[in-house]
Amino acid sequence: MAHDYPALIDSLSLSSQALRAWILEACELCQPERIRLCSGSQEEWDELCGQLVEAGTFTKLAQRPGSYLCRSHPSDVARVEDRTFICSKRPDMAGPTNNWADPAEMKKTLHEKFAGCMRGRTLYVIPFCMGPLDSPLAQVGVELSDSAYVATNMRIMCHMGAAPLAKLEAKARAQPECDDLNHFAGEIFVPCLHSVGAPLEPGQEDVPWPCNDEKYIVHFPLERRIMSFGSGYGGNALLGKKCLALRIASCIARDNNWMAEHMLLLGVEDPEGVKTYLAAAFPSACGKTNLAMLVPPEHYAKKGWKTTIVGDDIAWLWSGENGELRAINPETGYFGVAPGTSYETNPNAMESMKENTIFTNVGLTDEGDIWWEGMTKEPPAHLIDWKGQDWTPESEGPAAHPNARFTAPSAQCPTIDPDWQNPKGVKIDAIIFGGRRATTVPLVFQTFNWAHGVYIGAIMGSEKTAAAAGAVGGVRRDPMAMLPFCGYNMGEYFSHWINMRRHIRELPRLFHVNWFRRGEQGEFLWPGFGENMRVLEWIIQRCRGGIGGLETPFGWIPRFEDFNTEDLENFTEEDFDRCLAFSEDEWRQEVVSQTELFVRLYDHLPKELVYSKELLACRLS
Ligand code: SAT
Ligand code: MN
Repeated sequence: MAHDYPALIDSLSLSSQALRAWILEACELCQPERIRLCSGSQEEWDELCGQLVEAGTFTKLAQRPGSYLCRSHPSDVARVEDRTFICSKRPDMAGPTNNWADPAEMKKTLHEKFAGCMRGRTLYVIPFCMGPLDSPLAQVGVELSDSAYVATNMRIMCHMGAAPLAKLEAKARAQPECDDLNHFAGEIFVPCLHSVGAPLEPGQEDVPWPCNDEKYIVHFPLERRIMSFGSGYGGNALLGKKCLALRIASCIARDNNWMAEHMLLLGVEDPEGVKTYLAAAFPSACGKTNLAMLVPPEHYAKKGWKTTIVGDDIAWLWSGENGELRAINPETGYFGVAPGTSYETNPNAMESMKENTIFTNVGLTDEGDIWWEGMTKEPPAHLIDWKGQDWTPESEGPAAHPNARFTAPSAQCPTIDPDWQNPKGVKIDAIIFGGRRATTVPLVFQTFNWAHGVYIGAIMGSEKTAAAAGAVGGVRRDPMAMLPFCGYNMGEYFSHWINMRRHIRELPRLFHVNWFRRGEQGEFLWPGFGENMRVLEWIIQRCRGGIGGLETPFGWIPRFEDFNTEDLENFTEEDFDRCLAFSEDEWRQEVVSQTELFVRLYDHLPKELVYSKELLACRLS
């Protein structure tokens, strides 16, 4: 059946010619059955969730108001890095750590893939804004998607619907539209086209989670466009998150002297009421959400220490009016890993997901609630697992997929910071890099200066396997936790970090932490979780210039007498020494093993990093 797309689009009453032209082009290519403009209202959310229940995609959760369980296709459960492409003009612009593809050729390929891909489906027009609507850094996008799951998740994860659309239309009005409407579209918003890649032919019955075996997650940094095909899951499909707020934003940020980073934002208030904000980058599976939602130990709470969360995943940072570093969280929700999250490990996360939450690929209990590994000590005797099968503790696989997620509104976190939506952001005093290292790297150290700190951020990573006593395991480097999320050459990204020093007058201090150091028996040397507050206190004292430290070849470490161990049971000065110990031999191996990354990025590596590595080698010899 031929559709009168111009008439359908007219009925949406969009004032921007460019937006209409782009939607028309997408419709003619993808051939959707219906078009729906998302308003972001509660009624719309209820209606879409109802439709998803009917389709068998969602199950309403009896125990949590406004919440749903969703099961994805078992093959569509995580980001697909090998199918993620950066289509810059030349391969070296994407760099050796990204998959590059020629933009013209990729467009041709995608054109074929998208042709007719939305047949029988609804195309949702999802206007959205990453960042508080009136923030100077806010970025408006429009996602065209044939997935209602995407529309419902987007409403939690960012400003979505009428308000971002109004912002877009105001921007379009302020600029004279040019003849090339399609080109103009990219100037006023980030066009994001998404399809699950599963057209529905007449008479064909739909499945709960349509997707395609062939997936493409494609970024065009020059035009600031995103096209995603074949997956309905997380970062592959919610295009505002990793695709826009990190990969595309990293390019926009480089060109405009700000930074798009894979960082949590955390506020710490001392008993005097003085607040310090910290930004922190960790590789995956290092407890970023836990740190962002940290609960101070009793001893701290009693004295009046408080923590607040601004964000748990992404930070945009820029130089404020007085040359200080400011940050916003571009998101409005958490897309957190469920397994391992419990009232013990992260009570604030548990509180955040009591209502209005979408749970993807977790277990469903007989009482109509959710469950995953690590949520309670005792697993339920019976439940339905993430694949929809009966499950008991004796079953072979896990109840929840290891990458099962909760999508919860940020505002529901009990420790949400009062300034989390302040368009001016919060002032950042410290940036913390972290890794998962069984050996070599002490609990905490402060870097000597900005360039040295950038070098330490560049070499952060996790040990591939728990190292045997005495031996250093191979390290998977994940510079600034940005390896999968930088939209351009990683070497150039380091240069951008170095250059930012010239734009920030009040430089934050740069630190490195490692909660995962192990002893001879493989035991963790540091208790972690809430006790990490003690490390944060030392960091804050250092930022305020209140205390000294011990100089080592790689940075400043705390002295026992400056480090708060009050009420930390069974933790002696020897334990402290073991957490902070370092071996020059291990560090020499460390420096040698960094060479792999440096050689790989050599062409674009800033000299500051090369020299920082050399200086460290000198200090070790
Ligand atoms: O799926 S997401 O990219 O949003 C989450 C993650 O993998 O880090
Ligand atoms: Mn992340």
